[in-house]
Amino acid sequence: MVRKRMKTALGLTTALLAVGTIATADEMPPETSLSGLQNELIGRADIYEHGSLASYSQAPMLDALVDSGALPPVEERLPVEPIIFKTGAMVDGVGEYGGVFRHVIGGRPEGWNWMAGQHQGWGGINMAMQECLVRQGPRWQVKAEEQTGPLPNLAQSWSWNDDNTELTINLMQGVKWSDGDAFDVEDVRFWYEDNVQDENVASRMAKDSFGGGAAMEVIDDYTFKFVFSAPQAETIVENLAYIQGCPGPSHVLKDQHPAYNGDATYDSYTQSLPNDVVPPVVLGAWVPVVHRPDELVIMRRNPFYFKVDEAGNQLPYFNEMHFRLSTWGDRTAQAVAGTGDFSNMEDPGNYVEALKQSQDEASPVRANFGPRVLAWRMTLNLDAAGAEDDGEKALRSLFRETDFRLALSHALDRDAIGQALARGPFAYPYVSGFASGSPYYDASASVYQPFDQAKASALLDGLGLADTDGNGVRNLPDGGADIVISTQVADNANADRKQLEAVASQLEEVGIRINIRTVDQTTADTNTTGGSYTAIFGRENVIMPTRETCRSWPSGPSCPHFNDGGERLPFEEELAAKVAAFQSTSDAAEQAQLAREMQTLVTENAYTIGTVQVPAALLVNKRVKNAHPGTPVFMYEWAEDGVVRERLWTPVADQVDEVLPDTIAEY
Ligand code: BQZ
Repeated sequence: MVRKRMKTALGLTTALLAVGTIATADEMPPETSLSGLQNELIGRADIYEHGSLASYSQAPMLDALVDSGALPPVEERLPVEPIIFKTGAMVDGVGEYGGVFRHVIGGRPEGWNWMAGQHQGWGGINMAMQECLVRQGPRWQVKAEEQTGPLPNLAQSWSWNDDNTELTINLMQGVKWSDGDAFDVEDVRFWYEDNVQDENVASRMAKDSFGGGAAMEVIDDYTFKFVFSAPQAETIVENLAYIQGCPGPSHVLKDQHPAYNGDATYDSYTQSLPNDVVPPVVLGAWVPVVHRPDELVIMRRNPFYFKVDEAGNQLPYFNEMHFRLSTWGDRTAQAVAGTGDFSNMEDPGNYVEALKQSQDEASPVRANFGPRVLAWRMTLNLDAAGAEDDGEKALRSLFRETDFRLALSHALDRDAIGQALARGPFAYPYVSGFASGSPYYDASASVYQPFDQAKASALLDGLGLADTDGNGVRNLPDGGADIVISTQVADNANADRKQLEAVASQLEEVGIRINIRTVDQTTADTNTTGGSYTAIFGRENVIMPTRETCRSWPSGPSCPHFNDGGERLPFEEELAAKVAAFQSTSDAAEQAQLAREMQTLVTENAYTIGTVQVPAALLVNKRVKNAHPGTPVFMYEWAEDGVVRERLWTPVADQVDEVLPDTIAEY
């Protein structure tokens, strides 16, 4: 059957080629937004500011611990100038202490050493433990004229020298880790010099990707500067937000690092904070104190957390946070059922049902759709030189042919994929680069490859990829092996798997075979950011070019991950220059133009092979207060950061009982 269809396609193709076709850049089809988010935008300082108050108070559960001397008084646990959350931006005002915030996630804690690239299960658990130099999530609410860069966090302020080659950063003074140890410049130095700039550590910021490889100079315990070889701008500071700019506890980790311990290896360093040893030392609002594998993580408030409300109440309000270790689909199911408090609706397969249920007045949650920020793509490994064997090298060399990637893109019927994913108006085609919900997306700068099997076959014919052994699968040139692309997909993401099956079926029709390899999410994550693979299919949030930059852009010598150290393709050099220029300007118009040029380059070259993109909706239980209804699932960061969980609260009468009342992580 396939053979007949393909011969027909081949025949038709030859005819077309004889006539000659004028290449015109196809435009994206028209898009209908489903976003219903209304949010009044406010100033940066209306959200929070660093400062000191006349007095502070703490969660009542800590009083006995302070009275017994087990904990220092709150004034000694807070920094000189805590972060003060403004009441005006808290839709339900100053909160009440106590109770449990219940997450359900599909990931599993890999380990607590986030500096070595380990994740803690995603779904908000990473961000509950880690605090970063600057913060992006709450920026969704900042009005355009104040979108001047990231919000301060551990980095309280920063300034540039005259020619923007030096960035001096002033850290908050007096912040303490959850074990009482002081947070200071040594934690930042260790993060940057011994993790980011040590290529043996799989840090979330790739070596030499921060401003082309800035040098860090310590000035005093709370001041340091980055020195760049070329002028930079405010935009570069966004790279110091989650997930890239989050220092770990140097007083715990240095002894495990090969640079300070001759008996340590980089592998033993990465594994030095195993997920079965609690509590890890953190700066975040909650500390993991129980980890029952495949079942539950329980976190308790961090008594040293460095943030307060305007009444001087130390945050967070919730004493306890749960992460039920389930599936991503169950996260939405439990949010809709009311047994979970939070979900990013991201599996379009359950959108209609979840929407129907959440429209009911009695529903424990309300679904508000935002813009399309969830996009799926097939990423081909372009690092031919890095291939382990000749067969892989030949495949990756083929991936480096733009016509091959364009052929795959034209072979996709994205409308059919979208409807297979979820019947209805949700899905919209995605090729590469920014999702349409990104502030940097411009449809007119995107080149589309519409579904066109004839064109796909013509491109493949043009590369000499004939089916020389007549088995329905094209062969590599000169009678080479069948073209079979082993493609990894995570085993716990329905939407990923369902789409890859559709992609495999559609590519088979033009003689390209996909061999689906299902792997667990951690393996998929590890391989995406630095492992060995031929191709990977998964969801990618390409919204901000300064967030997880190396996953999509040539922002450093080993970026993007899918051309990790491989020779750059001709358009990649041009793209890399534009990415660097984007990172080194603060001029919004210039950024927008560079983003358009980046978008054109990645779509006309099918840098990645996108399928569809969908909107997402945030579900937060109605009993949880201060969850702003306009919070997007993703804008500058995921909603777990954007909803600002440290200022969420539930009235005492509605609180869920704590499992470990009156306890904190021992330290
Ligand atoms: C949101 C997010 C918070 C990672 C992860 C997961 C990893 C990727 C991505 C999302 C999960 C949830 O996304 O799906 O809704 O809660 O955690 O971190 O997909 O596999 O590597 O980039 O953020």
